[in-house]
Amino acid sequence: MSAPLGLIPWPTAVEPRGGEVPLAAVRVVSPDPSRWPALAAELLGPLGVVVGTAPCDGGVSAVAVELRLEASGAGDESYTLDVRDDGVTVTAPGEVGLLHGLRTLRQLVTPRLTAPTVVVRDAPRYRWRGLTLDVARHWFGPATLRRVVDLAGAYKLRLLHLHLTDDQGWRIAVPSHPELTERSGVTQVGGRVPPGERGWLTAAEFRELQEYAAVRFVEIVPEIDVPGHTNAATHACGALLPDGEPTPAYGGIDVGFSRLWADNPATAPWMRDVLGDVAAMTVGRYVHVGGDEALTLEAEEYARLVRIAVEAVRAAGKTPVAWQEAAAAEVGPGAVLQYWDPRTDAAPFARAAAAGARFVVSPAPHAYLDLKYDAAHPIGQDWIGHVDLRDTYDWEPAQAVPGVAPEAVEGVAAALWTETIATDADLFSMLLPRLPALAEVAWTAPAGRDWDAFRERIAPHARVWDAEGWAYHPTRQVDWP
Ligand code: TNX
Repeated sequence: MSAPLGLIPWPTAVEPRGGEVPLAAVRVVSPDPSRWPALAAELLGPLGVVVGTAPCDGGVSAVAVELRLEASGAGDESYTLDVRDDGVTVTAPGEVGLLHGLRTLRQLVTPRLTAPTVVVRDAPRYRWRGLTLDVARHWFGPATLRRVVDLAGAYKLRLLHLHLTDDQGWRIAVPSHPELTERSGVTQVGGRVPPGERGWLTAAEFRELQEYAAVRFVEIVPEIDVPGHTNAATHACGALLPDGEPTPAYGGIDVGFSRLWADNPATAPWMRDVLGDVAAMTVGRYVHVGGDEALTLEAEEYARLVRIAVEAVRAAGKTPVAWQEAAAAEVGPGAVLQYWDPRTDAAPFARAAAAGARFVVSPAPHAYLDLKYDAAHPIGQDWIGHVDLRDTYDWEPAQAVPGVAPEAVEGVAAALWTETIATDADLFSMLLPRLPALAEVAWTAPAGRDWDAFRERIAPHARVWDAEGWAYHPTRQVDWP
């Protein structure tokens, strides 16, 4: 083969058949004709998808793409994609595998609307393949969030974690406390959200976003950040503070100054109401309670507050997720800790893992997509250095958390904080090309990963990003077309 197939994430096994099949028109043959043809048409982008349900519908020139559900010993996300001269078959034990197979097919399509004939067998290394997105520092509304779901899904990510609250703003309706969005929905870094924007998701918008994501097998994980990063809450609810006086709105980008008070009688009921409401609005399994950078809290009070939050999430039937700091608070078996800061004492991580916690790894030097690509990059932070494409690619998640065994690692998440990111173009140019690199770290076993191959495979993706209107940063580490 002359050029490598531009597949990202790289599959478990790829066996080229040496031919090429025209795919200008395809006919999707599926187990659920009410849903798959339309979804396939969207996923397959430039291919003309003829909506038909039987192998002979749609005219002679349309190549059949047959989706087949078939039990197998492999995991629920596994699939086999067989591209032959006479048609395409995707076989999987579940719908999510069929979707992964279609996404792989999409990446095989050449600009001439053909695909190389090939057999791809595939299954992911990790279950939790995610993106954390901060919509609190700068607000990004439902239309942008749907585009982010599309991008994440295209690279086979399964979880979109929305950081919905922080010092600068509160981005989700909470039925028991409407003042949160009434007072803190419109604020953000630098002042207020742009004119014409509401600044927060209504309950209906949150539900619709989850539905949009669920069709694409992406699960939304909402985060309500406590007991630090709480200025938007205390701006809206003065009762959360000892003196009862609401704090002023905060439009800067410092961290660590805000907090809740464990002995304040309003605090625990407020946390239970808010987390209970958000859990009730959440379709997915997880609710993230933050727990990061509560720098003005003593250890004992911090731990009490985190445990109230974690228990409220469990009482609502969800699995709690928290940033790594919560390891010191005894979050209990099954809780998920998101590792991010390698500069800290590792002893609590080993103790938490021994007590049954799971780890999702987002080490800042590799997974923080708000960090500048290089010193010259016009937006982004640099508190722990720069993160160019190769930094996001060349690292090993199983070894990421000191003192934690590989078996306790549940997966990998990229994170995009938005202190310096205010527009869709800024947002996408921080995600691209780095998010696909992290998607491959999360999906592909170490034996299948190779930087030199990756930098060649990713170059042609720029054409698709252009077609989708997704801005990207043309890092010099890749020879772009
Ligand atoms: C640390 S990461 C934070 C965020 C900032 C980020 C900036 C984490 C759990 N807390 O509040 O936005 O650094 O890179």
